[in-house]
Amino acid sequence: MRKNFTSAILVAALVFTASLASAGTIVTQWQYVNDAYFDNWTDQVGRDKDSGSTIVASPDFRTLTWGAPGPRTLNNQPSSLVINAPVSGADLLTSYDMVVGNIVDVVSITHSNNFITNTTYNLATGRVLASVGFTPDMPAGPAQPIEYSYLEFLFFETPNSDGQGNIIDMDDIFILTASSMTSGWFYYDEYRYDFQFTSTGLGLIEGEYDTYLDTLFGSDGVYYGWLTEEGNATTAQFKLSISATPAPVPEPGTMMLLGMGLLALGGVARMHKKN
Ligand SMILES: [Ca+2]
Ligand SMILES: [Ca+2]
Ligand SMILES: [Ca+2]
Repeated sequence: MRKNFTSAILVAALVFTASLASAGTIVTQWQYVNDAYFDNWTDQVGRDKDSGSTIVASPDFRTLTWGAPGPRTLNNQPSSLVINAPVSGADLLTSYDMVVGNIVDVVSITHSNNFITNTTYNLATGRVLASVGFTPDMPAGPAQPIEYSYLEFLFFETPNSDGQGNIIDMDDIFILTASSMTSGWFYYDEYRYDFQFTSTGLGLIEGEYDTYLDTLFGSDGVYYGWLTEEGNATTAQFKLSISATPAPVPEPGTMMLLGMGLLALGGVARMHKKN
């Protein structure tokens, strides 16, 4: 008769991990500030603001003025481009889940398009530096970092006669060449917020104006921009909206050592009996 004893000691460390995924509080309403000014511009011979451009800027760089009044000029005024800024408010509502937010009017740009002569150099290009800042309003919170972007354009003071004394009054043309101010996003309290700028007045340039530009550039292009009527003020209105999606910023996994157990399973004895 023989006895075999087997004993075992098991040590178990019980480690619990928990991700502290507390759902953030959604911001349903925002304060916002949208600002913009002319960062630079050139006249028809390429002179910019630092090299003697004939374009006149206001001290706040939100108005550019150019052109010599001619016989048909209304009120003897030159042409101008005015940025209506800054625009702020506290009424921007977030879209999320099935909740539909709103769209608020922000910065606008007005072209007072006059019949001017070509005896001076006119505006040829412009660059706008725009910014937008958000501050949580409901519930209140700290201001978020301001986002900056550029908008660049070409401008064409188009002919207003056919060269034989007949009035044709072509609209003048702005073409956007670069714009990063259409959208952006940021994280706040475990939500991702996407904001978007749209506008009225800007769109694809088609028909005779597309043909005019193709002829000017000597190639068939597609242009996105703005047409403005002679003898009138035309405003492009920018609009802002914001939406939210739950998007927790990844946090370091939180390890919680809840307990370490020493389980001694001792004295497990088995007795074998051999025949
Ligand atoms: Ca004009
Ligand atoms: Ca014109
Ligand atoms: Ca074309």
